[in-house]
Order: sequence, then C-alpha cells, then structure tokens
Amino acid sequence: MKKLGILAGVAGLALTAVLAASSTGSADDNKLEQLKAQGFARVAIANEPPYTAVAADGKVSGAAPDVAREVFKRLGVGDIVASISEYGAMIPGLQAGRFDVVTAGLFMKPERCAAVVYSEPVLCDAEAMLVKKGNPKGFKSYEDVAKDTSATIGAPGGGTEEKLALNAGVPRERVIVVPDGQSGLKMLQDGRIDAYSLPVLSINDLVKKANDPNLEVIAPVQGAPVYCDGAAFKKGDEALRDAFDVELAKMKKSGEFAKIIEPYGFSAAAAMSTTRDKLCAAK
Ligand code: 6CS
Repeated sequence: MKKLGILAGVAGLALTAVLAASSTGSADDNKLEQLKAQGFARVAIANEPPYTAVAADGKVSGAAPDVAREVFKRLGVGDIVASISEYGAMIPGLQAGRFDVVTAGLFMKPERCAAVVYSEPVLCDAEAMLVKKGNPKGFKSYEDVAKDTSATIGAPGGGTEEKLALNAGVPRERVIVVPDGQSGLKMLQDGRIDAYSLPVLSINDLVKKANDPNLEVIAPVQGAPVYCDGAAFKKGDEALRDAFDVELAKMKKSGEFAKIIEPYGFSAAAAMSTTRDKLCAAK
C-alpha cells in the first residue's frame, strides 16, 4: 500500500504541475508578465561605445540599450537594469538566468544562433584594426597578422574579432584577450600589442576620444564580414522575443528606430536590409 501511496503522491505532484502550467500558459508566455511585474528587464552590456556605454553616474546608454529600453517600454516593462559582462560570458550568463536579454552588439553567428534566440537585426558594422600611425606592419587582414610571426593582436575575450584572428591562423599565444577599449588602446600605445581589433564604430569612438596623432585605423578589415547584432534571449523565451520583434518592426517602420541608432553612427537601412534567418545561416 505504501508503494502505491508514493506512486499516487508522485502522480498527484505531476498532475498539479501540468494543471499549473496549462492554467497560466507555459513559462515562456509568462516571461513578459514577469518582467512587467518586476518593472525592469535585466540586460547584459559590454560598455563599448557606441554600442553600449555606462556613464560615471551609472547611466546606461548606447544604441543597443537605447533600442531595448524603448521596445520594453512599449511592452509595458518600465526600464532596463544593465550588468557589464565580457562578450564570452554573455550567453552563459543568459542561459544561467543572470540576465533576461543581451543587448550589447552581440553579433549573430551560426554558433550563437544555435545557443540563444535572437530578435531581428538591430546594429550592423564591419570590423576594424587600430594600429600605430603608418601601419608599420602593413596589416590589411587577420591573415596578415597570422603571417607575421612576431605580431600580436588584441581582441575581446569570447568576441568575434578574437575568433576571426584565430580562424585566420593567428596562434592562440599571439591573440591577446583585452577586457575593454581603454585597455586595448593603452596596450597598443605602449607597444604591447601590434593591433587592436573591434568593430569599426567602436574603434572610431576610441580614436576620437584618444586625441593621439600616432594612431591609424584599418577599416574595414579585408576578408571579414559585416555583422549585425540582435537582442539575444534565452531559449524558451521565444514568446518574449516575438513580442520584442513586433515592437521593433513598428519602430523600424515609423522611423523611430533610425532616430535612436543613427545619431550613434549606425545605419537603420543596413539592419532593415537583412534578417535574422539570413545572418544566422551565413557561413
Ligand atoms: O559580437 C561580438 O563578439 C563583438 N561585438 C561588439 C559590439 N564588439 C566586440 C565583440 O567582439
């Protein structure tokens, strides 16, 4: 009888769980309701202007968070609360539930598209390299860095530029992980790296603020694709992603989207000329 009692108990628990889920929809459908009740969405950013930026007073700006803040506001979620993360830690953090969404210029690539659920495209950009004035090593591509056995290149940990350099044949020990833009700039100025790679708009922002005549920007890096990011949601939050996409599409159509991103230097037309499906399928 005892065994039967236990079985009945387990069956009862399972039934309760099923009824609870069916009565209030799947967890997926409830995520937006949870965020509305919470009053904010927890977003992962990198603090890499103009994609993402945190001022001394903690104010979060940048094209990606600004778009996300407006979309969430239209969805009834009052604000966003940002945490700074290394690019390589964003997807694990999202999957672990530390963030509700990544809005950081996390470029869509097949391996990332397999790990998260992206919105439609938001910010598109080519890749650049920051080098000393005169480009003393004649870099035009990541392959050029690979061929020069004494050359080192700095890039964000887990970032696209790190991957591009490694895939171009730069040995691991010559690809230097750099935590942020200011560190990369300093390492280049001090001669500790021969090039520092980020997307074009990020490198241009660094150079504009550096006020250093001994710098040169190689852009675009030959052979590197133009990438686009999207807001990245955890698998299972497809309903939230779809709701985000509905508002994003309205903002693209109304011109509101361009008004937010173009002052940062991004092209609304570039984001509207492609789709998540195309970007996630790109080789
Ligand atoms: O998605 C990435 O990996 C890259 N995105 C940006 C905006 N900066 C660097 C990073 O590697």
